[in-house]
Amino acid sequence: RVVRILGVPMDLGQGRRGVDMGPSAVRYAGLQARLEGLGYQVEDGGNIIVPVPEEVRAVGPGGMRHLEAVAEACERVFQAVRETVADGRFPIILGGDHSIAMGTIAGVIAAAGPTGVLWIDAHGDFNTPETSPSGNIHGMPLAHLVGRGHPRLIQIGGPEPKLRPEQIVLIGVRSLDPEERRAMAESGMLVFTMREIDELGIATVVRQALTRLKAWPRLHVSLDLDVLDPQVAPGVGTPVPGGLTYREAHLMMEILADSGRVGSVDVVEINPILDERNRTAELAVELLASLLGQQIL
Ligand code: DIR
Ligand code: MN
Ligand code: MN
Ligand code: MN
Repeated sequence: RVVRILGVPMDLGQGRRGVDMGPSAVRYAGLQARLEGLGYQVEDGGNIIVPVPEEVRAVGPGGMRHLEAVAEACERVFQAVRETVADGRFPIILGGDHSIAMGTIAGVIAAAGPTGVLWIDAHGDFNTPETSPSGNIHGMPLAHLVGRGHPRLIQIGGPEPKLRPEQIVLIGVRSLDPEERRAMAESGMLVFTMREIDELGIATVVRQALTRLKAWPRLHVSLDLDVLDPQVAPGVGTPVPGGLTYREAHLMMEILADSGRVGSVDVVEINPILDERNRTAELAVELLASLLGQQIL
């Protein structure tokens, strides 16, 4: 199989600066060589063009930070991912903040048809402009993907909603805003919070997620590195205590690899400014290797 790496150096979707350096950090951590070592042919499609915050007006309509610039960048991400999947490549999209997933998932679905989504994140990313306390679009991508929120973002890659709640499973959630929490409970999405991971174990959680998504032979993994505990992944945009351990994260990737169903992945929210000697990007490379089939034996 052929893998294509795409970088999206965007930090317009959040308040704290630095996740725009994620693609460089992950490339510098040796992603290409690591995947070639697993027997993949690896192409690097370079970076999508994204403006820096200094170039664009800070707040869009309704207090949404950088709305138009985020929407335009996501349209470019949509085109590049659609083309990558249509070319038969396995896309690895390096963020950037999590708003890029509005483009990546729309692109995958445009090229490959219905796809189940595993949203692996400390947060729900299910705010709308009305419920968001921050105005940061990286807290809203999942809501827009199911058709809730601002039309400009719902319509990235076409007018229709991209996902139905039944085709989404969240794993690792532990930080929700009050109204986001209510909307999520009513949404029909399957949510495995940290409590379920603690009680059931990550292997059972991942297997139940795969079963829930059995109607979708093709899966997209949207991996926000803040799902990991800040002790193992300190270099993320919005760290939250009580996250996955190193081994839980690997085991999740190993079980997903065994399923043979994962066709694309986002790796988002790495913030090298807050990191310790690039260890979070190095961890991301290791997790991607596990997701792409690296085994211990
Ligand atoms: C918060 C933080 N729920 C917000 N969201 C984050 O601003 O909407 N998402 N960090 O990744
Ligand atoms: Mn996220
Ligand atoms: Mn997050
Ligand atoms: Mn985020």
